[in-house]
Amino acid sequence: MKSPFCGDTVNSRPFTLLVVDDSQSTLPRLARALGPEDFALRITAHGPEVPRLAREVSLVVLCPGEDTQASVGLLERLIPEEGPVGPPVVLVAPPEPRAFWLEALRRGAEVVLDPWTPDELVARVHRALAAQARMASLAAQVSELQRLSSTDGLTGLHNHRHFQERLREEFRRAQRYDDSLSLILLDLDYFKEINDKYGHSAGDGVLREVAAALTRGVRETDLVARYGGEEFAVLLPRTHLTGALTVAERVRRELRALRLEVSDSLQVTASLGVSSFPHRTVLTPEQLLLTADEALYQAKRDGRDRICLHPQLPVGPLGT
Ligand code: GH3
Ligand code: MG
Repeated sequence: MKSPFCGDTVNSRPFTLLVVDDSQSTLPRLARALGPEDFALRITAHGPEVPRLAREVSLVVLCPGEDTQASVGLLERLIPEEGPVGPPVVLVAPPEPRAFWLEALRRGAEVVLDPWTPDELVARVHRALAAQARMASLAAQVSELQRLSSTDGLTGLHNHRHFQERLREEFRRAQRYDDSLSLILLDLDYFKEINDKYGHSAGDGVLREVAAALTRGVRETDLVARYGGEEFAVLLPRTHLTGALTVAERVRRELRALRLEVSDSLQVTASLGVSSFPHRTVLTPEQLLLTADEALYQAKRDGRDRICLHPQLPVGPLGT
């Protein structure tokens, strides 16, 4: 039977509870028990739309319908064993059949058995909401920790650890889909002199400005990371060597043209090493890194402010 209140929202109170109940006799009791607690109640009968409605509320109060099998199906959808976690469920059920409410308990629902009292129901609802709030707060903390553990504190770029993970992931993807992947390693030239002349915190500022310029200079799908002190890595998925060279040259020019806060007359330059997959000597992510590193050191040896690509083919000096 369809409830005459189906889909009704009583008002906009802080927690909205979806009450799923086919029986007109228990509904007024539930409403009387929960109403004074300042919950907004949405009331609906059993039906295929319940899981969708559940996604819009803080908690579901579920009273099993006459069709036990359908109720078990609904429970499975509301509290799946795997996948995204929905709102908590408080089951208000008769003691028989036991299998139903035992299954709900096993899946993590709060269970209130007939005959129930309003204070017990309210306590169960509060308990479920508190547990949900703790879970949400923990999930937020975990996600913030994940962000912090993959971010470089000074520049806000991805850090070395995150870069290493993504390098391996992107390499696997490129291998599997027969795609290209390029890497630019970039090291600032004579950076020690900037620290010595303007101080370490001015040096930090320059690193931040360089990081911002790098981020501006590449696509959103590329990954910019701080590889070490004044060394940066740019990973370019689905990019051939020629494309990577174009990016490297643009980045090199942009860094050169950067007007730094610390001094208008200060110019920062960088040496860049470029390597690409596929290549006969690049069969692993480590080899991509190693060959880009070799190219970078070749650029340093050749005089800095230039790009070298693997296998040691200097394309610079690339002038002004
Ligand atoms: P090269 O052209 O050969 O790369 O010379 P360089 O001076 O850039 O390289 P070197 O390896 O001699 O020095 C790197 C400098 O980078 C020294 C170090 O203090 C500085 N550096 C590394 N990390 C940071 C940082 O987080 N902040 C600041 N301000 N400086 C840093
Ligand atoms: Mg350097």
